[in-house]
Amino acid sequence: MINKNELLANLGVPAEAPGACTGKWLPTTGEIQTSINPNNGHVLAKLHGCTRAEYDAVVEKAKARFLEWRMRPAPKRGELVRRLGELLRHHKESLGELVSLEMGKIRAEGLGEVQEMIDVCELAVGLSRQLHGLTIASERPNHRMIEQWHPLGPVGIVTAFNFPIAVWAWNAALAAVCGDTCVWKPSPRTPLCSLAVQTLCNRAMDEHDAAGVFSLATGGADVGGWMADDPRFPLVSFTGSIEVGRTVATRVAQRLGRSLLELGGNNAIIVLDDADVDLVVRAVTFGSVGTAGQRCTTTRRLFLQRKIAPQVIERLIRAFGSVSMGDPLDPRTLVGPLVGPASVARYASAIEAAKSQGGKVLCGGKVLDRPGYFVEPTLIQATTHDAFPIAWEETFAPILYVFLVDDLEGAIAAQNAVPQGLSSAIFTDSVRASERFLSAAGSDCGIANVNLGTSGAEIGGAFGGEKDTGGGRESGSDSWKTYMRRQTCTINGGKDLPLAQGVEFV
Ligand code: UN1
Repeated sequence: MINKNELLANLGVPAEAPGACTGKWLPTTGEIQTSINPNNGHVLAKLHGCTRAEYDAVVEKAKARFLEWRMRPAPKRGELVRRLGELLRHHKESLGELVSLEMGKIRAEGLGEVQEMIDVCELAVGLSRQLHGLTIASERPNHRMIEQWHPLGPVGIVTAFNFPIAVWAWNAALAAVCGDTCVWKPSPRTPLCSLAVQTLCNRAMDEHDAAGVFSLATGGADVGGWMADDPRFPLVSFTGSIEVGRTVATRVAQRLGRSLLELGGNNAIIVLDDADVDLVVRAVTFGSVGTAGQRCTTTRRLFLQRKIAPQVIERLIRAFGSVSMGDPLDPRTLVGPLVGPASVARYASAIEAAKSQGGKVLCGGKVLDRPGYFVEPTLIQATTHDAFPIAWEETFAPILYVFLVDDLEGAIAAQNAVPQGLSSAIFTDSVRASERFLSAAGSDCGIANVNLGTSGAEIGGAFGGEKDTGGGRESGSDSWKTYMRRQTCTINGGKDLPLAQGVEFV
């Protein structure tokens, strides 16, 4: 039996750790956050979030550290992140199991989440020697232009329950090598995970004289709101619902700050008649029922070309019906619980809506009568996409809507019709079809895959999406630029003062 106290002890989390930390734990007396084990509904912990004054103390420390940190050579900053990566590697099992215990994803995925953090730390360490700008030809004699990148300032990071720690790492590891400090407001459902990560950060920061680079300010929506309004954060990174993201973006924009949004997904897979059915069935099953449907990248809509549809549907019914559900920490389990009772209610009401809109439940559809928040993976044969509004919404649950389509163009149009634009995929052996899908007239999502599913992206690419998904990009590629400020410099090495555009003046 995996025990919470043992996991926390393995990770070195101090008993009675409070809800704020800058390298030093700070007492918190704000609103209570209750951590609940989704496998059985038992309370794992209760923790006070921050009051406004406690939050301010954390932000002030992050601000003060920034003044020193921004001047540390980037490769030296990389050493802190390398150390954090080593500590994560060392504690992968305990931390992964804690994620599983508190959030409910299966152990393999909990460990995968920690692996994602290790990977992004390694990417960031490499980047710490690669934060390069451009040289630009000047129109003036003996002049040159360069573009350089400077640290931006303290970054506010607000994360969601479904990836309680990895998404923090995508932001924090990059921000740290870029010379920023960061303050993290984790989901109030997963405070224990954040205490564990902060404990590892504290060790790394202690060894590198870097207290205040990674700080924690737990709490609910009020703390997130303070961050959105707080001019001490030139950048606020927010992961969560479209509805809350809209408010965060508006509040940050009001003070002309920058926000990095990773909001909802409503991801589709298109399957053409020439697709490899074995790959399709595995990708769709993982994509729609993995993590109990609680990823932003979860597959929620399936567009099947008519000829291949019957065999794909038949095999999906079998696959959905045979996944083992249960305790996420049991190695035989493939699908764990939803995070809480409200998610179960949303699952049930989406199924009711689907039925009332003409959908037919092909398998699943029921809430399990057992402790914890378990629901059956559900496959619903839908009517036409336009006449099926429930499929235009993201329900964070293992429900997949299946549509029949005549051709690729119709499938692309339906896929793109929804407001969200995160991830997308096509299964086909046709180069022409996949090239069309990847063309400017194809998928409108931030992520577009060929012959693999919508979820499970690697950290090397930029992660994020368009439209209501928010437009942010995190993790790989050149996402680091969001965490820095660009400076265009023109340098005159001559004895004259020629003006740009040939303007003559005194
Ligand atoms: C999320 O659900 O917010 O691509 C992130 C994936 C993961 C990250 C998902 N690497 O599914």
